[in-house]
Amino acid sequence: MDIERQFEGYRQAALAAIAAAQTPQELEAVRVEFLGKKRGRLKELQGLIAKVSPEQRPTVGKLFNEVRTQVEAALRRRKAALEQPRRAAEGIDVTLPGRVPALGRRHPLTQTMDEFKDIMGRLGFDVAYGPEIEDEYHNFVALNIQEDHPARDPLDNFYLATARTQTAERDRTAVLLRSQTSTVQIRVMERQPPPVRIVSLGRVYRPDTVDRTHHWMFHQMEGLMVDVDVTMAQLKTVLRLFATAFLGQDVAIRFRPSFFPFTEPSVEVDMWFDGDWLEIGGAGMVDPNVLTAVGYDPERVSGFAFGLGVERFCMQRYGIGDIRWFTENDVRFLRQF
Ligand code: FA5
Repeated sequence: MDIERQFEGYRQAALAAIAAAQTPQELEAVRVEFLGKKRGRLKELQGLIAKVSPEQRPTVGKLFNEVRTQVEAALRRRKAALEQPRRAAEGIDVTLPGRVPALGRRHPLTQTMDEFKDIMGRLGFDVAYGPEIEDEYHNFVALNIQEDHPARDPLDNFYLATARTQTAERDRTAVLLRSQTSTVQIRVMERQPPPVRIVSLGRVYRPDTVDRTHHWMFHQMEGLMVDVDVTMAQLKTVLRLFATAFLGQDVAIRFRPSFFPFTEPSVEVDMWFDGDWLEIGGAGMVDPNVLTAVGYDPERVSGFAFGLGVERFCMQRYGIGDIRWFTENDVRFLRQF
């Protein structure tokens, strides 16, 4: 039947045009052409139905409806398909290379302190923590630093202007940014009976003049070992093993007589590294007065303690020329570690 061929021709042409439309605008043009109510090609086909014989009319009418439904459905599907990806891709060009996230890294001093903890952990030392805001008792009194000792001078410490420091109670209750990690020695010994074997790492604060090797905020690693018969020879061995493990070569340790109120005898610790003696910290045997202050029996136990400057080690290892670079937050510097 001629009319059936015309329907089929229309159907194929419409489906092909729908599939070929690449934008909603093109698809709309196809819709107008094939399904438009006024002058569309469907309208023409509908006109043909009137011309067939009344017997054929129901069959032709049914065929017409099938073709129309099929073309309309194809149009809807194509419309959805053309709109869908456009919505998802709005503002996103999926062909662009991905943005590499700017990955941070741990600060060189944090890396150094983590490594210190690892090394000392292998030597049997646990890690202890203490507050950066300290009271005078833990920063001075329990460490045998007397009232008139110059180390307590307000000009040499960062005392905090709390309400309590204005009162007569000041001496007992004044607080300051700790000037040394030795405060943690006291806090640990107050908490637990001997034996003790700890390190404590963290920030300390002193109003020192800033230069290439000094800062008003720096880091120390405190070490404390208290047990029966702890000796100075053990102290030297621990320090040598530690320095060798960190710097990766056999370093020598030298003790020079010194004075700290909380150790007796006291020493400055030097390390032979790269053809030079470098001062790395202070150390000594824990003063019996300190052991007594925390309730230990100095007749029964003895101990050694040391406090090392973390920056000095880190600078030595990486050849860092100025301590200020650690706190300038210049990523060109930080990225190198
Ligand atoms: C002390 O702080 C003692 N608490 C060490 C100690 C602990 C002695 C236990 C005995 C027993 P000293 O003030 O010397 O000691 O400081 C120790 C180290 O900290 C120094 O050798 C140095 O490496 C570092 N240091 C001191 N002041 C600064 C500063 N302003 N900037 C950077 N590092 C510093």
